[in-house]
Amino acid sequence: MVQYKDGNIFLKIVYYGMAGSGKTTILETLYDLTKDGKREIIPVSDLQKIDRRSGATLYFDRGIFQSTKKRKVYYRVYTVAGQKAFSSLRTKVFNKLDAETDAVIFVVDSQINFFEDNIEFLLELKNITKGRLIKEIPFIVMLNKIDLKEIIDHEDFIQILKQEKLWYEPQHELNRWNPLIYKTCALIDQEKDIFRSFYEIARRTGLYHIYGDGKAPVDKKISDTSILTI
Ligand SMILES: Nc1nc2c(ncn2[C@@H]2O[C@H](COP(=O)(O)OP(=O)(O)O)[C@@H](O)[C@H]2O)c(=O)[nH]1
Ligand SMILES: [Mg+2]
Repeated sequence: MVQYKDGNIFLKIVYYGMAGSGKTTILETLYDLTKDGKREIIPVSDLQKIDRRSGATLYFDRGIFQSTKKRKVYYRVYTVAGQKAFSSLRTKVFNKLDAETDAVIFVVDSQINFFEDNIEFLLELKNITKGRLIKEIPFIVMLNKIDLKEIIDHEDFIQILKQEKLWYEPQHELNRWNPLIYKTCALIDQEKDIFRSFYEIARRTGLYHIYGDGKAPVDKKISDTSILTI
């Protein structure tokens, strides 16, 4: 839930997805891409990472970013631990830490072998969000690891979203809020669309807040702007 504190605005954005899909790497790359202050957000502190020795996220990672255009706007960005056994921890990260989550980026491990595991996590996310994805919680998808071979096709993932009722047909008023699907690579030396996808979720979060009072705005006239810049 958008929070106001000492004249500042705090938004919470969560990267959600199966273990090993690349969430922690994405957050690290976002940090590296923005730390020079030349983009629309800048990290305000080091990333907080709670890892196991294996490198897997034990609990969550968190980074705090600030809009460089509107200094009062802060983004609290979380990743969840993706191990199947940690479902209740994910619910806690999602609903409790700092605030309720304002927006979700679903991170898919695009390797075909993991197709079913990704779907399992999508179902879990649907369960946690209780019908609020898209309608109240802006939602986009990253098909990550597109640098690898044998990967899920963009169209196949759209079919999954349709099947799970996370996709609106063109005549529906929520159609414009269908999740954009980014094909990404999180590895810093081959990075693709890591900032762009973050920017889009931040933009949508701002629009839902400003024009929709916490819901997907359906007024056709809203300007194509972002809380990052207004
Ligand atoms: N080839 C490739 N490997 C990636 C990519 N993103 C992450 N990885 C690797 O996948 C593994 C798991 O990544 P991690 O960020 O820990 O996943 P998490 O469990 O979702 O946080 C690590 O070895 C990463 O280097 C990517 O876009 N391409
Ligand atoms: Mg992780």
